[in-house]
Amino acid sequence: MVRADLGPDAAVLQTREIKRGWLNWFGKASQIEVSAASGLAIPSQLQQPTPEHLDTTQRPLIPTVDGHDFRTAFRESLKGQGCSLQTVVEQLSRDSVAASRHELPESLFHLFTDLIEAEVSEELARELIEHVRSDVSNGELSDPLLMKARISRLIEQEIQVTGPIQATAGQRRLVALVGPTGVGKTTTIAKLAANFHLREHLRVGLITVDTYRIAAVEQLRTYADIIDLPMEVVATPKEMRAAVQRFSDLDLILMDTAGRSPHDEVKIQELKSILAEAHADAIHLVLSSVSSESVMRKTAAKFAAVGITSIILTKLDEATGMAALVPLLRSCKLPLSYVTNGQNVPDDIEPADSRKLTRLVLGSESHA
Ligand SMILES: Nc1nc2c(ncn2[C@@H]2O[C@H](COP(=O)(O)OP(=O)(O)O)[C@@H](O)[C@H]2O)c(=O)[nH]1
Ligand SMILES: [Mg+2]
Repeated sequence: MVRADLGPDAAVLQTREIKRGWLNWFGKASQIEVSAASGLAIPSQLQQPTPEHLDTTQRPLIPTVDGHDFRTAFRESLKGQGCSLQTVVEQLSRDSVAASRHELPESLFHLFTDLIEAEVSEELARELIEHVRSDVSNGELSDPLLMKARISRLIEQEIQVTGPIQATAGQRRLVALVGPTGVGKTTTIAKLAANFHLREHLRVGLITVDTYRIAAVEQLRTYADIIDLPMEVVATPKEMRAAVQRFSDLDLILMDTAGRSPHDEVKIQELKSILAEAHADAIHLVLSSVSSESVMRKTAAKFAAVGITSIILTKLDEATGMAALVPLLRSCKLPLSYVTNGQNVPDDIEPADSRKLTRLVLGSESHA
């Protein structure tokens, strides 16, 4: 089929199986991705093989060109050729990178290109590959599945999760959600409230500290009415104290907050003093997975002042990749509590699962 499409000199570079379905993790539906190319004319820009007498430990693990890695070096060559990085790397690994092949076993080289393809940063990809290489025996290096499993385990260990909110009848728990406007706080509160009230039959109350926009208060009130839950609107620490008092016999109080601009220090402090009055058991920072890594990091840094205990990642259904997750979690050192993957209340939410998220990070799982 490839030759029919691309002509007689076409070559299959790689095939791999892609499992589909965010909710259907163990689903049977799968697709085969075939990387193929014809007539690739990429000049060899790689450095000469390192002379044998040099200490092998000093050689670069990943091929470099003038001190830059191949990705930078070939970005230019890629332009206008309409071929993927994967294709180029595969081609390189065939002919001109014989030198690096001596150093990096094929299984790891393929894994490295897979990581880059999944948009894992070069830095992290290198780190993972180095870690795995330093950790396995020569025999194991020839087993690509084993190498892949090791990489997965390394990533999995970085994704700490809390499990679902521990709410039980008779033990009042107060959980607040904070975060920028539009990330999905109110929708997530509605999902949590509906699940705990309608499915677990707990007595749930809602408090909103959203005093900015009347529409935002109304949005939560609509959910409160539909799910049939009591709701309080508070604007000051004093009102917060009174509201929490009135809800003292409930099992779970979920608190929605106005989207505070993370650039507004005063608003963050205001939020902090209102939340302090509530004595929340947990404060979840809600981040949209559609945001860039740097936006997520900055947001987490700003909201750290209010005393965040975990992160909820929303809109996984709209995200194109989750490569930013590991750097984000490393920088803010917080566990994940929930992920949400759609607009449907109450279904599109689940407790964060490190294995599933690892598959998203590695790009071996689609969530569309
Ligand atoms: N695709 C998608 N949209 C979501 C998700 N969660 C929330 N939204 C949408 O994001 C928009 C903003 O949500 P909202 O709860 O009002 O955000 P808030 O300002 O943080 O309270 C709404 O249109 C929601 O339906 C999700 O998991 N996936
Ligand atoms: Mg809201």
